[in-house]
This record gives sequence, C-alpha cells and structure tokens, in this order.
Amino acid sequence: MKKIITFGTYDLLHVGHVRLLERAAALGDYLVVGISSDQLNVNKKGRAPVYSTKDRIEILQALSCVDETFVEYSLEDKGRYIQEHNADVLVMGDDWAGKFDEFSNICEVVYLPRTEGISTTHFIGNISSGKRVEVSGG
Ligand code: C2G
Repeated sequence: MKKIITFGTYDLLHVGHVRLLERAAALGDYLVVGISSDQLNVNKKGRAPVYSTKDRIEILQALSCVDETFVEYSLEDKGRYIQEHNADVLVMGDDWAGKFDEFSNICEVVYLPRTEGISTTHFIGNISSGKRVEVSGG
C-alpha cells in the first residue's frame, strides 16, 4: 500500500484545498493529512484560523479522499510525522517548493501546482465584502 502524507491548515475549506487533496490521494492508496494546530497557524500566518482545529479535522475527515488525520503541532517535527505514519510520499503545494527537499532521504517529495485565484486570506476579505469567489478549471 502506497501511503501519501500532506500538511496544511485547511481553514475555510475551498476548492484549492480540495483539488490539492484529491491530486495527492491519486498518487497512492491512502492519504494521511497533518492539520496545523491553531497555535501553529498563528506562528505561520500571524493569525488564528477561523475554524478551530477540532472543526477543521471533522471537515477534512468527511472528505472521501482523506483516510486519516492528525494534528501537526510543529513544522520542525515533519520528519518524525512522516516516519511515524510510514509515508512513502510527502505531497505539498508548490508554494512550499524546495522547502521540504531534506526529507527526500526518507520518502519521495512531490510539490503540486497550487490552484490560482483563491486563498483563505483572500476568501476572508471576500466574505466580509460579500463578493463571490469563482475559480476556473478543475
Ligand atoms: N493550496 C492549493 N491551492 C490554493 C491554496 C492552497 O493547492 N489556492 C494547497 C497548499 O499549497 C497546501 C494545502 O493546499 O499544500 C493547504 O493549504 P494551507 O491550509 O494554506 O496550508 P499551509 O498553511 O500552506 O500549511 O507543514 C506545512 C504546512 O502546515 C502547510
């Protein structure tokens, strides 16, 4: 069984997230997702996620392409998470291109293109101004 692991906050789940997860899942047989804790997101992005860690886990777990989730507490522990989950492939969006190459000694590392035109940060702005979000393709 080929195990895929990926990481992210997945706050205000949108099609960019879903497409990334579906493409990651398609690279193997089992997809594990490390979901950033609220505090890790504060460290990464300088703000707390809109949805709590618990809610983001429940939402991700409801997706048919996601087999398992766990909480990612620290970016520094990525190697340990990969090994604990026996992952064969680490998949990340290409906004992280090159950042996780050090793990190529324990698993394959793949960066997938991001979906253009949508991000949680833009989304928050759009919601407060009542503007629709339309993403092409897919
Ligand atoms: N993503 C995407 N297209 C978008 C937005 C996001 O493909 N328009 C991808 C990102 O590249 C990432 C995943 O969806 O692989 C989750 O995105 P975020 O929740 O923004 O995750 P991030 O904060 O990048 O966390 O350990 C590293 C991380 O915790 C990554």
